[in-house]
Amino acid sequence: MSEAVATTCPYCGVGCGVLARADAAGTVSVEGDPAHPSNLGRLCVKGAALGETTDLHGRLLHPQLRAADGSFHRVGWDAALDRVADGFRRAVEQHGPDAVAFYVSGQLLTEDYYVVNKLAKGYLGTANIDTNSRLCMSSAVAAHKRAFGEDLVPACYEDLAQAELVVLVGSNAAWCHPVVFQRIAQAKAAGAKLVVVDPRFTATCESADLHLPIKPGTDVWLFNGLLSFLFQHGVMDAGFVDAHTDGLNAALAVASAEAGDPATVASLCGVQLADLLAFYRLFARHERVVSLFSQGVNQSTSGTDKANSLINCHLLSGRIGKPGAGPFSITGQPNAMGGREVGGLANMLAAHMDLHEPTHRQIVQAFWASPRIAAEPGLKAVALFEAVREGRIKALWIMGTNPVVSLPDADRVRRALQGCDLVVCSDIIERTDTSVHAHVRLPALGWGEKDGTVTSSERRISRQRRFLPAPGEARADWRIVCEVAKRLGFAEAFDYAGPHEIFVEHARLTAFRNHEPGADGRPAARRHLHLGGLAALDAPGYDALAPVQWPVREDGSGTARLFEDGRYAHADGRARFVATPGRVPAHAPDREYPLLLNTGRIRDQWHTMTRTGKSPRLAGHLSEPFVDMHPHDALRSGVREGELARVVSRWGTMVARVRHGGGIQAGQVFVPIHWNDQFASDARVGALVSPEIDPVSGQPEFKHTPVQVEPFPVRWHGFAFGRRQLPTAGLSYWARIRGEQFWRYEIAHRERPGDCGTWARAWLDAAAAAEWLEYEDADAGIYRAALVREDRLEACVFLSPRPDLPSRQWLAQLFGKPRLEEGDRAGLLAGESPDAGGDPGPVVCACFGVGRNTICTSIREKSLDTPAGVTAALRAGGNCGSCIPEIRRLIAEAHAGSEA
Ligand SMILES: Nc1nc2c(c(=O)[nH]1)N[C@H]1C(S)=C(S)[C@@H](COP(=O)(O)OP(=O)(O)OC[C@H]3O[C@@H](n4cnc5c(=O)[nH]c(N)nc54)[C@H](O)[C@@H]3O)O[C@H]1N2
Ligand SMILES: Nc1nc2c(c(=O)[nH]1)N[C@H]1C(S)=C(S)[C@@H](COP(=O)(O)OP(=O)(O)OC[C@H]3O[C@@H](n4cnc5c(=O)[nH]c(N)nc54)[C@H](O)[C@@H]3O)O[C@H]1N2
Ligand code: SF4
Ligand SMILES: [Mo]
Repeated sequence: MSEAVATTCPYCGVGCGVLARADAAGTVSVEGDPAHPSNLGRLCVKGAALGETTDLHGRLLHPQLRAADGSFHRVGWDAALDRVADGFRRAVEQHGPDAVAFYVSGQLLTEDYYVVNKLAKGYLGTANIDTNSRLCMSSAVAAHKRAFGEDLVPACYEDLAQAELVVLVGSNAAWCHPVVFQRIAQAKAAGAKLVVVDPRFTATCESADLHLPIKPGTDVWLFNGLLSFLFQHGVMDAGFVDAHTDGLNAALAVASAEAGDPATVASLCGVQLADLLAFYRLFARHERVVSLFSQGVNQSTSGTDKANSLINCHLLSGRIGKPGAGPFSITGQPNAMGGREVGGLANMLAAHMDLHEPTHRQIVQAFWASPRIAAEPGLKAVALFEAVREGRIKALWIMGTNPVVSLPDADRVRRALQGCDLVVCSDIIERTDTSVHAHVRLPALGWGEKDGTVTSSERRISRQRRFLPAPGEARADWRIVCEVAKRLGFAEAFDYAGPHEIFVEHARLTAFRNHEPGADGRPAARRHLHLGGLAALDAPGYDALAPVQWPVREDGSGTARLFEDGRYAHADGRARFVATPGRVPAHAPDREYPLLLNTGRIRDQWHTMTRTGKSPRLAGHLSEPFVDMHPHDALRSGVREGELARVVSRWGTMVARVRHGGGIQAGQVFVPIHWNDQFASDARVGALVSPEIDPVSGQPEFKHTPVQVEPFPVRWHGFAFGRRQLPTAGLSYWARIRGEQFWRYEIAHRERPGDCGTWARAWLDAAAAAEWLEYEDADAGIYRAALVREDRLEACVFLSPRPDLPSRQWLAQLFGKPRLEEGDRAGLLAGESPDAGGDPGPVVCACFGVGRNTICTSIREKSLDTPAGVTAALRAGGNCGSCIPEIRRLIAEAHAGSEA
């Protein structure tokens, strides 16, 4: 094993430090970095499984061009880069700079992001560069700018430890920001209260003192009501409001007109009055309140207003800029914050400057000494793809994001790409739902292979460091961009020796003419984002850079909390209350589409699964696309738990398995965002999502689409395991799941094969030499077969007219056995362990691979009544802690069962 390299996790915005090692064979092991202030050694299960995702299976290792017949062939870098540069040059020459566009990602490193933004805005002269952060953080960005004058996150993680009350709004932190959630759990153990505002009862709610299951989309009323309540009850920091804010009266007038009375608010939000008042009183009573918000706030047609209505309450009570207090927008992606620093959004310039500010444009252009600077804000994500579809954009370069899965109205996005003259895709994976439509595929270096920086939710800049060799011909994203820039004639401005030089240029720009008075003498160019203390870093200093929170002072020290001096970034130094009238979401359910579709994340997958989909450990928890719904709605829709259903909206359709128990209220359904054409037959939920956007931020309303659920009729269900991948063509339904030494397929089909044996042998590619075990009950319609080669299980398939198939967990274990024993053979066709208790059940604790049956048995037999007891007995829950809410529920269920 090599020396451990200290780097940063490439998943969520918590920004955990990771110590990573690779051995000579490329096997990677990781552990949490105890010295990193974001996580102090902890990792969640996704971080802990990083070593299972760095293999080269499915990687894009060479540039590729698409031929007329849709096939891809390998080309050299020069040919690929020339094709990109020629295409972009031609489009600009013939149609002007706004005929080209970039769609980039909060998963790029700051250095990658900086150069592509510089190329678009300063050299090509277009602001048509937007990013998946538009889908993620843009409402928070817009709210920060309205309230504070700049996109600034006031609080830090340490504030969670010091808070007396933590309010989570539209955040399933137990699953999505697990290591931050552990801090909240610690604060709770020390006496803090936790309130969760979410229409669903999520894993996060398991730990809450109070859950407010508000009607989707009604957050603005909830916080307008809180503002009125605080004002009416004298919970106002008048000194702070007078000295440091502006606009209270207008905000209060709107709030009290529509939400001045808690009973009205309770009915608008669909919650019990007593619960609402309990929340308002908790907020009123505690000085140290952190309100952490995420996609339940941002991804809404009133996302910006939701965030401002919440910030208003912190401003009124003066609970901001103090230890343990503040509104806290938690970032989704590892570098959502870094992308915002370098101005990756279509309406921003670099270093927190604004495109619409002439002084800012002049500062940035002067610093870059660039030939031009984009004069108008560019197209935001949804509009950008619409412009592609309409043919206004002729050349599009997509980097580090998978829009055919993740944008709303995703089938329309796919059609847009199909009609575009030139689509360039930089990715680490060869085949994604997006890259199949590219004309040029460019292989990027991935996590562990590349070097640079990311910024976490609390403004902490951390290094991602390389510990693996570059595979194939893959290159760093920044380098690819610079190569194209050179071919476009901008060699001098894009001549960087490495990420260090780019980072220093970015740091210098943050300090350049900062705090300078504008034309009217007011500090028009004052920005809080200031990395002056990092502007003189040399290469070794950059390599050794310790995690630091911006603003970074000249002596290199960082800043944990903003606004402690009460000075905001508006020209007059004051924060703004924003009047936020409540607004209903764009589309309401109706007779045709009676249910409301909410979409989001599950614990163990990351976005479109290109990386987490490789990990057997992460596949165990929830392994198929599903639609979570209330039993009454299932009944009404004619579907049953465990069966397949089609979910239909005005925009598109998908197929998923019906599930209960996800804490969903009647009238709503929840579908995870992760599955796509690479992992399932028809499970891109983006195809269904309405493309409606927030009018201020342009962020789509991902959590509020009317849908209908209907049966997906099939004649048989089945599953199969294979040591090799199996073909899926012709199956009505399939989902592919990565296992320890196999691929698993869940399948279903409209027609039963005439002769199951012939069909199964062909599908599993059973060679004559192998041993073929078979069982058929033709009357019951049950068929099972297994292929054994040299005493090792090679593949097996189970078919039934019903989805009541045997346990996959026990069968999966057989793939780990070098030789099948007699008992295994007997059990194989029964699909059951011959000895009772041999089936661990579905995975609950992914870190230690502990299944539900094992946990339930232990709870029963050892009379365990706390998660800590389960951890002591089985280790389950003892590592990342993400499964503790589930263990708690199993304990509660066991006890409820024994009382009954
Ligand atoms: N495991 C995992 N973790 C991740 C990711 C991942 O893919 N997988 N992705 C990362 C990224 S990029 C992001 S942006 C974050 C997202 O992190 P979160 O925002 O926590 O995750 P989501 O599941 O998108 O949505 C959060 C919650 O909003 C609720 N919600 C829906 N509508 C409303 C509403 O009207 N009001 C309120 N108050 N709540 C509502 C949903 O029910 C859901 O539980 O997660 C990050 N972490
Ligand atoms: N319905 C619905 N849709 C949503 C959301 C929702 O809640 N509901 N959430 C939205 C949000 S918040 C987000 S953040 C988006 C995320 O959606 P996407 O950004 O589309 O999802 P990812 O799978 O993270 O895509 C990242 C891509 O970059 C590739 N990649 C990984 N590392 C590198 C690298 O170093 N360089 C390059 N060039 N490529 C790399 C990966 O293989 C992958 O193809 O989804 C959005 N879409
Ligand atoms: S909480 Fe998990 S996914 Fe997020 S940065 Fe930490 S280890 Fe990575
Ligand atoms: Mo996100």
